[in-house]
Amino acid sequence: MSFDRPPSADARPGTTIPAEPYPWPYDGDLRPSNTALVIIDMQTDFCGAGGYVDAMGYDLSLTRAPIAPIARLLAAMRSRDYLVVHTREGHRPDLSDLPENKRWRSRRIGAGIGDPGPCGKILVRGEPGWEIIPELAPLSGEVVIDKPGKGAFCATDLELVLRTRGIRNLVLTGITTDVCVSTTMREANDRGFECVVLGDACGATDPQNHMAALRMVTMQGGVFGAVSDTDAVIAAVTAQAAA
Ligand code: C5J
Repeated sequence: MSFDRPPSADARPGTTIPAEPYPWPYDGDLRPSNTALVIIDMQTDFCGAGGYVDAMGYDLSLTRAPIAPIARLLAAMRSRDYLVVHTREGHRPDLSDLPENKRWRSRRIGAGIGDPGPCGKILVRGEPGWEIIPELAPLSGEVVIDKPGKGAFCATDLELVLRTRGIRNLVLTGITTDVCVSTTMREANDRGFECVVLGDACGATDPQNHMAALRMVTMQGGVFGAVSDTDAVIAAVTAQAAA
């Protein structure tokens, strides 16, 4: 199964996007007032030199791959007044919200959360490594969710922000596909949000995990939502604006 280019199936341009296993959103109701772009954890710690992922020895090109697709999508959705939500994984400087299970396991592989590194304390709020990379920096007024966990709904006000704005469709992007993107998509699905994850706008530290995380979404008729790509969403929001 390839997620490079999903089949067009019976998608209706301007209202639904080609996706697997069904055109998304299922009812064609895609509007700036009900749809948000969610960009997960595009921080130096996950895709920059000297950050957390680099310290663990993973190939940074894998987590940097989605930067350009997200930048294009961000420009397209920002300019059409879609809600943009950025998330940052990180802990309070006193580490009072860092559970011991996260700490001891990260220390096993030499990248202890809260420990000093080339980009400051790993995954700690306010440190250089915790910042969102400049290419995808939030604009003033955009929603930024600081999350202490992998899922963006855990111990945050994300659900309240989305409900207050009338959002029910989420376009999910960011890193990593198999950890924070996947966890957030599952949390959102259980809360009743219609989700699509964009394969080329996500990345993981292991390509097979990336593909597996996408494939899992499509099981059981779309158990967590649907999978599509950046070009499909840009085409839809462009057509929607022209309609
Ligand atoms: C991880 C994330 N992998 N953003 N965080 O620890 O996926």
